[in-house]
Amino acid sequence: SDKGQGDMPAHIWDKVKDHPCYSEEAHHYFARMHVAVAPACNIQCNYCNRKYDCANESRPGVTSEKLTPEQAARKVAAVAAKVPQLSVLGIAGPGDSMFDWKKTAATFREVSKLLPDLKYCVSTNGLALPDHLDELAGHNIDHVTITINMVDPEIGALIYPWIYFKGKRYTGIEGARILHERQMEGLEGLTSRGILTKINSVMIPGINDQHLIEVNKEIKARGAFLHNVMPLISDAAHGTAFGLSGQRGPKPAELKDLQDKLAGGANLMRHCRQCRADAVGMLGEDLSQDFTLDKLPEVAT
Ligand code: CLF
Ligand code: SF4
Repeated sequence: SDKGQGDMPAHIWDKVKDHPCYSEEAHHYFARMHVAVAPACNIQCNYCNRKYDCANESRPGVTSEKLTPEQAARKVAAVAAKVPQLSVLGIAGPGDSMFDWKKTAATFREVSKLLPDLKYCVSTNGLALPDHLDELAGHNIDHVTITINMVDPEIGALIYPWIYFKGKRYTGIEGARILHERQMEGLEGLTSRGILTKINSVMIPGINDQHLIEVNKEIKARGAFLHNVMPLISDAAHGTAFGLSGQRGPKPAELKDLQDKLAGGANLMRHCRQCRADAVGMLGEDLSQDFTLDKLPEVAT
């Protein structure tokens, strides 16, 4: 029988039980790592500061080392040897994991030669996602995160000054509408393939904070497994993190208030640590500086 945990069917429980982001419980026992193999991006978010890692999933920090797929595989092998809790390899930037899909796919291929049992996870803004749905399923990727900050292109135009799509740049509401349509198409395609999805939303006070209630409804209707509302980290110390000058992040009480309003909708993730694109270790822990390229042993491949 399909017996899982609580009201979760076994085939779903199987996919979440050792993923530190998809299961709150698992994050006490399992570690994730990211490899920064995706430097380029196909959209511009007003909150992005590409000097740092993708604000899809990151806080301002030190620029991560850009790796080739082969270097990434060596790094993963080195981490796996020292961090027995490692269960998931994620590609989460510093740009978009699907813009240069060939490189992301090559990374998974290289890593699986060394570590056939590792799980893979990708995070994307969703623009390129509909083009790669079948390949994701083929690479045995059970977990995909899409950053969705709006379902209304008028709000989107305040967040995204432009997107680059099929060789052309689109701005304003037109660009935001294409992004929105691609995100919804991608989410539906993942759901229909049984791939678990997490939606990250960056909460931007005065721009999309109340609108995220609508976002939560729309993603739930399309089968999203988790909704992770992340506070905008305003980056005053590092200059222009947000294209709209003076934009602040939400106060903790504002974030909590919004999360309370979302209760009963798509399940909320509340233990996100807004990892860097090269994070290594348990959530909230970062061993990345122990595994920089110069410190990696040679691996026979
Ligand atoms: Fe990485 Fe993201 Fe996969 Fe997790 S992180 S690609 S789903 S393996 Fe996790 Fe980090 Fe939050 Fe991301 S705590 S920022 S949700
Ligand atoms: Fe920056 Fe990520 Fe937005 Fe691309 S998707 S512009 S890397 S925050």
